[in-house]
Amino acid sequence: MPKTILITGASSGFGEACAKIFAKQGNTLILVARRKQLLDELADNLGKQCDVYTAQVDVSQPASIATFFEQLPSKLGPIDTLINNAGLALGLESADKADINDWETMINTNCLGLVHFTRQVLPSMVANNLGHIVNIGSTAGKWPYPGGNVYGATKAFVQQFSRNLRADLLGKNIRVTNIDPGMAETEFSNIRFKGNNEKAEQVYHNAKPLTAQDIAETVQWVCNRPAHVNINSLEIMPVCQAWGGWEIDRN
Ligand code: NDP
Ligand code: 8X3
Repeated sequence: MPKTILITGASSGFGEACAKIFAKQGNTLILVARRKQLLDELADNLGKQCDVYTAQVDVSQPASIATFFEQLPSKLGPIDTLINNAGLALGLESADKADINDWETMINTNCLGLVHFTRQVLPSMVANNLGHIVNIGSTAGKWPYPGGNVYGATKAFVQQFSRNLRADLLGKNIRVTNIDPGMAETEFSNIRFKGNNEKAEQVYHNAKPLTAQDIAETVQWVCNRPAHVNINSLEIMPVCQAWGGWEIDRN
């Protein structure tokens, strides 16, 4: 049955790929991001398959999220599925050199934005006793790496928030899923390295990373499980990625 699906960060990468895949099923899509023009171009392309509503929202700004929900046309109906995908990494410097403003932006986008969207949709999901929240975490939230400092910590927050939501929602037909992708080629590294394409390309050099389509197919699979099945958490890496061993400084 078609659903109303709200996707944050739908202007590129995973969010855009999710919009395309869910449009094929004839769902009603609500797409948000800061780059409204990209959302509208996407909506033009998907408009033949399904109803699409777009809005410019800065998820790092609670006031922007509140305005969005106030202005959301009621005819779109209750939100059945929230895909909390908007997020970013900024910088790869060690903690003593990292820009504190980058840290704040990551916390405000990846954590604050995600909890505000969740808090906004939950009352109607609880009232309808139906819903699904899919949070996009990261392998960086489970496995440390140099320079991952605050980015990884924001994604660890996403993972534990997802688990705690399940605890709060026990007894309701509301599903919560945390998905932790590893290296995937999207705009992610261009954003992390602030437009330095050379550095961004190095991340994927001679490797075969995940694609946005890989993640969108996973999100779709999770959402299409029977209603009594909750996928709590999924970790996905490309075959070319794995963990290093412990590092020991012997000096
Ligand atoms: P992209 O940079 O391609 O997409 C990020 C999306 O988030 C864009 O649509 C962007 O839209 C949106 N976004 C960022 N900041 C804001 C904001 N303040 N307000 C609204 N929207 C915002 O990267 P990915 O698709 O790769 O990333 C999607 C999610 O997946 C992120 O949470 C990321 O941390 C996570 N992830 C990515 C991995 C990777 O290797 N690519 C691996 C693991 C997790 P706009 O700029 O228009 O606002
Ligand atoms: C993105 C994956 O390893 O670049 O979340 O942090 S990583």
